[in-house]
Amino acid sequence: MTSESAERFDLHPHGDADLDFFTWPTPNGRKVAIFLEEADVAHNLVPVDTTKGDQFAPAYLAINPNNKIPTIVEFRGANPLRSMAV
Ligand SMILES: N[C@@H](CCC(=O)N[C@@H](CS)C(=O)NCC(=O)O)C(=O)O
Repeated sequence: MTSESAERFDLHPHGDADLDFFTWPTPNGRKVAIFLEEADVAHNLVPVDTTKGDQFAPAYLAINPNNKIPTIVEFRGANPLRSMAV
């Protein structure tokens, strides 16, 4: 069962920045969040609630078929670059 937020995983920028950061406050999520903040990388934070199974939502699996967080998507024109393992 996924949370109601699952439809928010459609592949489009989720804010003003060119980079979407799909994450949840787990150790792997936090360390990348710390890097983005310390490196002053502008990003749109997209919560993926792994306690509710958001990582298994079809729209999220289309972004990261490994059903893991974090995922970074960088939008460059019409061709987003996806970093699944960060
Ligand atoms: N950095 C590795 C590991 C990421 C990872 O293990 N993330 C955990 C949270 S810390 C996760 O998403 N678990 C959810 C699941 O396995 O369903 C990757 O991107 O593949």
